[in-house]
Amino acid sequence: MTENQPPDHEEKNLSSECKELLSVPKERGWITHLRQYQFQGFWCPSAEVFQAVISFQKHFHAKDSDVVVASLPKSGTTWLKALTFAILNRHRFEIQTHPLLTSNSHNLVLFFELDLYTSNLVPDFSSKFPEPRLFATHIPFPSLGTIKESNSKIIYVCRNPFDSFVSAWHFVNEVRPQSSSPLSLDEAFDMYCQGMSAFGPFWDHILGYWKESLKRPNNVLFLKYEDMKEDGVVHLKALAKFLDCPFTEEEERNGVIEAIAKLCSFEAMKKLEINKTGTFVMNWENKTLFRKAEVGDWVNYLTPKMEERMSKVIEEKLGGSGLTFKVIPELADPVQ
Ligand code: PPS
Repeated sequence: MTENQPPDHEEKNLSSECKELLSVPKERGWITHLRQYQFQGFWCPSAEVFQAVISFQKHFHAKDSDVVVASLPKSGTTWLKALTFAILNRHRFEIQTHPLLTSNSHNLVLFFELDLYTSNLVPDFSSKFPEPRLFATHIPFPSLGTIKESNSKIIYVCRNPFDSFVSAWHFVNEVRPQSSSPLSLDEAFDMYCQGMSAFGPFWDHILGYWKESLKRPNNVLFLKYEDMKEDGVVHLKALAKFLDCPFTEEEERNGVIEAIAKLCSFEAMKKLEINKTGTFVMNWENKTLFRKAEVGDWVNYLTPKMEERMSKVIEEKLGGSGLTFKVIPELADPVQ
């Protein structure tokens, strides 16, 4: 067996319902021995996730008060989970003893398809989930089941595909078992541009949430990673307002917004002991979630030819949507 083939057990533990559906197209995945499965137009990164998505769609009943953090992998999920958790729970916790100081945000805000429906096919929501319930997902909008028909609030974070790709490529090579050879930049890039990346094609994922945010702005907030990096406070205010819990003047005066921004900043989170030693989904190390967090780091990896190819894909697939991306950092005012 080559490392590209799945081990026999990969599909063995699936439910019979899921096995019936396994005739869907499969392709080599990004993480060795795991295949990706094309389902409802998107790529599920493994058989286990494929089963979890089916179970989520069948069993999850959205409540109008639910809040869902949505994203493509490597777009700022860890950050947005932390910010949303901190905003919604700001009256429960003091900054000095905040749960985000001792837990990674992935362990406070669980994914439907990577946590809740993976470990327990029909999770019990009666306990542990005070309202508003806060969840996360990488599932594309059209496949969100009952959430689509509810009045739930979705916050989507989008990152420019150049940086998102480079971040994903680094991550995959960090978590690949040592026994397997690294995934080359060329191979990963080719798969990405063909749309074969986790929960991709990336353009369909972004467009799905973008269009819904235009149609139902009270229910879907579309944020951009690069804008959030530029002005965290403005986006924190927008986020709190969207969640129907705007910061009061007194909170503003007392520096609550700045305190949350600092608590959730890359620099602060990366330094925490829990993020040096702990693990999150799939038992991956928390430290793999904190690399550089820069806008424009892709220029250190992609050749001009790659840049041209990716730009073409973006133009072809997202041109005319009104969406634009900042792919390099905002330049400081030129010196006079
Ligand atoms: S995951 O696995 O999908 O949840 O990963 P995700 O969090 O979406 O993306 C990881 C990248 O986000 C950077 N990161 C942050 N940026 C800003 N603020 C905070 N707090 C933060 N935490 C993580 C992280 O460094 C990854 O980007 P790269 O470019 O690889 O550094």
